[in-house]
Amino acid sequence: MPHRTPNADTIQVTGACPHDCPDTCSLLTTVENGIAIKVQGNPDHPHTAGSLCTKVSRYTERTYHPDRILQPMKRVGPKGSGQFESVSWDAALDDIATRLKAIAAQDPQAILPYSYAGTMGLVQGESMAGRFFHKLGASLLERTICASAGGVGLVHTLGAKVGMRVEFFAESRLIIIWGSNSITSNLHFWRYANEAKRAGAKLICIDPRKSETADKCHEHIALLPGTDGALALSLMQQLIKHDWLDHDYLARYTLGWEQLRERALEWPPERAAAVCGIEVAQIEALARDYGACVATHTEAVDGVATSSRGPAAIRMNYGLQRVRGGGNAVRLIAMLPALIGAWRHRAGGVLLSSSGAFPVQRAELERPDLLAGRAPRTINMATIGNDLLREASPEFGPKVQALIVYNSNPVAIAPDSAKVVAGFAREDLFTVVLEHFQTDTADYADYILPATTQLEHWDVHLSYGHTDVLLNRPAIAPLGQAQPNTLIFRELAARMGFTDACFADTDEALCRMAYGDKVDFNVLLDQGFVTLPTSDAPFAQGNFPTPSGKCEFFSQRLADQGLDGLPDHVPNHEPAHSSQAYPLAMISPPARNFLNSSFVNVASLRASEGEPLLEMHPLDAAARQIQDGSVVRVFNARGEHRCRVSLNQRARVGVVHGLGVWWRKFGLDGTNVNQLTSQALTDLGHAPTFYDCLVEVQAA
Ligand SMILES: Nc1nc2c(c(=O)[nH]1)N[C@H]1C(S)=C(S)[C@@H](COP(=O)(O)OP(=O)(O)OC[C@H]3O[C@@H](n4cnc5c(=O)[nH]c(N)nc54)[C@H](O)[C@@H]3O)O[C@H]1N2
Ligand SMILES: Nc1nc2c(c(=O)[nH]1)N[C@H]1C(S)=C(S)[C@@H](COP(=O)(O)OP(=O)(O)OC[C@H]3O[C@@H](n4cnc5c(=O)[nH]c(N)nc54)[C@H](O)[C@@H]3O)O[C@H]1N2
Ligand SMILES: [Mo]
Repeated sequence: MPHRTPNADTIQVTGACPHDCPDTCSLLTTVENGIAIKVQGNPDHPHTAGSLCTKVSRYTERTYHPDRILQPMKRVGPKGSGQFESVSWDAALDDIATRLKAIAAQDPQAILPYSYAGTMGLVQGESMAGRFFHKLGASLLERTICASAGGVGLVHTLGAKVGMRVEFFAESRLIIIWGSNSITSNLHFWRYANEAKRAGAKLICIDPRKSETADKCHEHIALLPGTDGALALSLMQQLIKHDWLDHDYLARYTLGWEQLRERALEWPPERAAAVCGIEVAQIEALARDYGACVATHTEAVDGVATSSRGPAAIRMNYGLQRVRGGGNAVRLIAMLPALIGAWRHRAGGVLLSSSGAFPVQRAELERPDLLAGRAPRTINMATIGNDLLREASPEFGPKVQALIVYNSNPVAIAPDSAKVVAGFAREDLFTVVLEHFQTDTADYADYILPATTQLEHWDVHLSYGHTDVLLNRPAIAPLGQAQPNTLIFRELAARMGFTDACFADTDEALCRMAYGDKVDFNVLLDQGFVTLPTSDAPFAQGNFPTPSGKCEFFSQRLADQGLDGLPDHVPNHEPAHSSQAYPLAMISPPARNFLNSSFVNVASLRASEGEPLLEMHPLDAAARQIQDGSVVRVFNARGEHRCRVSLNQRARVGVVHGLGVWWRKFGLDGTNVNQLTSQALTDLGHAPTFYDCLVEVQAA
């Protein structure tokens, strides 16, 4: 409910943070005379606990930004020049519908939607948009840009994107933070980890970068990028060698232990240490810590097993799966809790994503039935660089002639920018971008359509870091002529002549539809969030949502696809030390004050980040006569990016970090780190390999 406060003109409205982040915070927006004056964390929501990250606490600065696009804009200059003039909604929508009809009359698959999680809202995401593109028969988009390697890995191991409940990390005795800079990208998890730390838990961070989170952990293992699978296998080898195993759990609740055991025994610490670029002693110590948590009470009941040290929990994040072997690495790490029986306790196990716990009625929202038997081709968003440049062919189908982008900024965030830019620059490509701002992508649009922000529209959310459903109510009226994505697709549908009743659903109706009767909408209206009734220790007695009901070390489903049913270490496409020309491995993890490429244009946040930086170890710099703070050329066969270098101990020797994701137009030379990244894909899930990228660096 909008809460009345003593001043009659001031109300507080509950909402949900829409950003692509595991925390999905509950927001409280204070509105005075129709203007949002403050956005705070909702103190009544347990995970948010009244606090927001710096970015979202500046939400009003983003919403009322002088650069907001507030009317439809039509391109007037050459493609990519960023020159536009304002036009009326009717003129823009009529022209867009005419263009799309002409293309669809030939082959609707020449039209491609491109979207991701600019908003994670289920309604402003793929509800009305999904209906529109399904009815049209447009190409389908495979949404792989972030999490599909790890997601597929989890599904083939635990059975779904599920895991520990985040709040129980507070009770863990050992927390391994694996491939995650939680303080940057999962702040509200960090609160629970910190609680455990204060209660005496040991925290270990596994990350090539000495991140802000690594600074606060007791141990840091700075392995080379893309070597996590080798480390996990060696950890298993040590658990086996010392018999730090929960044999009862293995026998009852896992599948393929004998085969996995054999494979793990091929990985003594000496072998893994060489692959990972770390010390043998670090692997042995990690195994001792993890092995000390082996569950000893084999007859334990749901949630109350005890063990020698206490429960061990692993917080993985998607950082570790942006390499060729990302899917296999996630599988291996997700298996570890089963070896020591960590799942017997609610504070033990692993969490990568909780999104699979949400009973979202996707078919009702997105209406794939509107395809009416057609089976359009699928284009992978990770290879948009190549695919926009492909000619028509029997394998590919028609050349892409129209692109409709919403909730995403592909020119900045997709890999191999030179190709992406060349594709977007095609004069014969008709591009429509629904946006808040004139991003790098919007620069290439034929039309930019002004979209509302989370403060201006309805939505309903899931989370991939906790298990609460959140509702977002509009706090203010849309600014200028901005409209929700839903309304824009509704209007386009009408102009295309789509008369199905579903195109008339209101946003509030879509919010109700998202969970149907699975979630009490009145409670959502009343308090803004509802906690799902998931069990505390979901796998204490097996019950994995896999076909076998067990934790699948061996996956028959993968074997049936002609893949290895057992996980293995899969080396990078571009392993460290494998090239003389490009001897440095580059990763490009998130900057703390940005969210992917969102917020880069918010002046106060950009000021905190300064400018695009490359972190480098002083020894690597000395070998190249590079001075701290100087401008460097970072390059490989795909391209070159100039930025300033920061010499510090966050980087290990041989690895550099280009913190992302900057807008190209704010860079020194109009590029960002994705000028260097490749379109090669991961082992599972067809995902991009942003952190599997060799470069060389020179003083500019
Ligand atoms: N402030 C902020 N928060 C964010 C985001 C953001 O851009 N900014 N992005 C959001 C998004 S889209 C997502 S998907 C989530 C999760 O996004 P993630 O990308 O997982 O975010 P982080 O946890 O910050 O970063 C991952 C960590 O993995 C490390 N890493 C890189 N390569 C490897 C490797 O090969 N092995 C291991 N072990 N570690 C590696 C990086 O150094 C980094 O510290 O966070 C979300 N939260
Ligand atoms: N080098 C490198 N590249 C990366 C990554 C990396 O770590 N390194 N991370 C990758 C990851 S994990 C991800 S998830 C992707 C993220 O890539 P994207 O999903 O493209 O995310 P953003 O860059 O934040 O861009 C989202 C855009 O959506 C817009 N938007 C927000 N809300 C709405 C709305 O309601 N309506 C409309 N129409 N628009 C809206 C915002 O203004 C913003 O410009 O980037 C990937 N790219
Ligand atoms: Mo992501």
